[in-house]
Amino acid sequence: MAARWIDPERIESAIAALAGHGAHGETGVARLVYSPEWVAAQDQVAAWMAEAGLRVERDAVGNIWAYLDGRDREAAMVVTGSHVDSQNPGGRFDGALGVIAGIMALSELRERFGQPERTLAAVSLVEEEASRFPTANFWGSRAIIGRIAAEEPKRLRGYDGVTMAEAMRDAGLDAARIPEAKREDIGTFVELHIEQGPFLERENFPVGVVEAITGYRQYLVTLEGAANHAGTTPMDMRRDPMAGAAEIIGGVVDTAHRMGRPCVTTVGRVNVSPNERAVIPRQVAFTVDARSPLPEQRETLLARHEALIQEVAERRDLRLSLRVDSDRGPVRCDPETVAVIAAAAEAAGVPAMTMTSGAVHDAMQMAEIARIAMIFVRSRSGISHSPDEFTAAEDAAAGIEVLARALHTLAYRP
Ligand code: HGY
Ligand code: MN
Ligand code: MN
Repeated sequence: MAARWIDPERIESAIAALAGHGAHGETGVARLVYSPEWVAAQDQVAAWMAEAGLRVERDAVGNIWAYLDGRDREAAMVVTGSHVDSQNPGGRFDGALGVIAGIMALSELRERFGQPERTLAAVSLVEEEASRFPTANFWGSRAIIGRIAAEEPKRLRGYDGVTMAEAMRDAGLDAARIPEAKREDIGTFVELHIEQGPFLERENFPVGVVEAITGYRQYLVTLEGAANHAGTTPMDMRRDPMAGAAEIIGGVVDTAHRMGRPCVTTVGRVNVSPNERAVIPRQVAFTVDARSPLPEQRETLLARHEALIQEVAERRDLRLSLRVDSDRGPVRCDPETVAVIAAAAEAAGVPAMTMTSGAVHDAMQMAEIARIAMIFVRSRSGISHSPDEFTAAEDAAAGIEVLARALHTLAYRP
């Protein structure tokens, strides 16, 4: 096999350098949007972009753009990139690999082929994970498509008590200017990302070509009952939100399990108040994250979850607040761009399988304004959203070469 376009060792050292900003333990990263670590990571990214000979620009929300200007300035751009924030804590590769991949692919294309016909851009998006602000999801890509509501920056409050507007100010940005980040010049968006699941490893492929991205809905369920003494209150005289939460949590997880693949439901965050051994809690709040790439299955799953939540709250005489924090139907990738990626994999001699993404991605937002597609790279043991996340540099190099070859097809042909 011919050598890869990108040296795996370079990828490894870039991943390690970026992971130094917000390092969490040996292999984890906690890099929350607009934090000092995040600012340092974006500065590092901007420096790499400039070193690669690209024209660098920061937009009003904090996304960083690197351009390889095309001959035809009227033509819509071909863009690649991903997000630079992480889960709290997450791993080194989620988002970061796609940002590094974009810069390396454009740098390689510039050296091999010079100026493209259409402008190519690599973007480092500010935020995807909602790990600092519960409903911020896709902050950077939403700004690009013009889907951040005017009042959101002041309304959104992070787990640390800081509003989005304040966090942006801390990072040197003015939330009032977010509308300036909106763009209408993107024709195609290709995101490279780690798979974050077990399928490529199980099927023995280094790379995946994504055909569709799952749909999801995220709820915050708040159940309120009556706080009381754990020893003196008979079981039949309680309004116990913990008992209700337990029933709902068990129920929604079981529903997804019984409905079978590909639907999934997760309860990942629970807040109990008060949180005491000898007190029946007054309030229990928890998240429900439910997903399926099949539109009908997603609707059935959500309807069952909502019916169960209502029924349990009513039967147990609990006050219910059911808030939808994020909601998006499944998104299909653009078939022509998918075919370009599949052909690029073949040309690179990279075995690739077509697949569906169970994770949500910035590409879903970009689908509102552009043709989208995604390239996945194998994850070790399918682990992600964890410091144990790992992708071999050789697999990353294969994925980045596929990306670069696909971008070449999309941006250099007249
Ligand atoms: O939750 C997701 O799928 C994304 O990785 N944040
Ligand atoms: Mn991601
Ligand atoms: Mn993620």
